[in-house]
Amino acid sequence: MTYRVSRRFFVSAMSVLLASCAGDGPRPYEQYGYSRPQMPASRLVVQPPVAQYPGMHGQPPSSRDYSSGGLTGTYANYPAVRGFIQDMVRKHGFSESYLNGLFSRANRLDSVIRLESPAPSQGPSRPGSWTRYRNKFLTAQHIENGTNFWLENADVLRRASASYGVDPEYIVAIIGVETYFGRNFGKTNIFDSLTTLSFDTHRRSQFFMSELESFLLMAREEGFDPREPEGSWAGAMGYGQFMPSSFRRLAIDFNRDGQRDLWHPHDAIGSVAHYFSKNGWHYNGQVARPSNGARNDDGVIELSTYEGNEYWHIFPNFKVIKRYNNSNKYAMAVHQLAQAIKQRVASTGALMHASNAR
Ligand SMILES: [Ca+2]
Repeated sequence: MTYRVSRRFFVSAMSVLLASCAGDGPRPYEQYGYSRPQMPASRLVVQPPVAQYPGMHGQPPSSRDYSSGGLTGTYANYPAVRGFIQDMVRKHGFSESYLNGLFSRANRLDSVIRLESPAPSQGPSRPGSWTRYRNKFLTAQHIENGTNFWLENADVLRRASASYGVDPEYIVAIIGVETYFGRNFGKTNIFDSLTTLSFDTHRRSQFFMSELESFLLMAREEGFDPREPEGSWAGAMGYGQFMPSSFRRLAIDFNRDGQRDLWHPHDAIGSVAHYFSKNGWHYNGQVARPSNGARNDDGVIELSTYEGNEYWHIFPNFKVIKRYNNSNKYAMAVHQLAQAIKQRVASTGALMHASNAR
């Protein structure tokens, strides 16, 4: 039921957004100066999703044989797991025997516990942390793959940009930094990772328990088996690495095939744009520009390079990127990758000829 309500909500929200863009004025992307380059028709064929939504054609989870009279397995003696199951039964009407069976199959992941444990302090941070971070994402391969991702999904990016008022290069760059344009979704079982983080770690266990709750609701609403999805060790999924709570609030069925599928690039593009829009993105607004180093200014950040610190004026859009990941280095990497890919797309013919020649 909840699923139907939320689906209806998103469909009607989409209709409003699309309708509001149907006026005579220029669409946001048309102010952009971006024109699609000439390229062979085969380059325009949209690739099938790298991975289909887990269980999208499978049995609904309620029919999976997970029912069990009691909790067994690794978590049999965890009172907190029993309490969580009781809460899910009371708050959301889950079947207790279904959850008993599901959690009886949960695996504790030691690798996840290690990753969540704070690293021992290494004293003052070494200079160059921004340079090292930047070098991971501002590579020639990232720029070329980002350009190809843009061109392969140009129509969908244009529609998402127009619908949500978000500059396309930032949608592309987020997907690049998060998953290298869908090449790295993560291989950790999400149910196991969220269970481990909720009941075997302490630092952020409340947050992860809330995400586990969202994840089980998401599985029920979307009709997949919660044992199936894989993603990051911390529970993030798909091209845009959405956490389950973000998925439930902000994911969009942007290709309108009836499934919100973050493993499909088109739904991911719409969902990332929707996320930015909901967090206050200003279309064509400034993000950051170099500063001469007024350190006491709230609007200036410093980033450490081997040659000393860089200072940057930041604008509200920079903070919108940080809502995705609360790190100055992350937001600056997204910004610079976005600008680099945009430049390359704008100059493209050469790139496409070079690609085709190989
Ligand atoms: Ca879809």
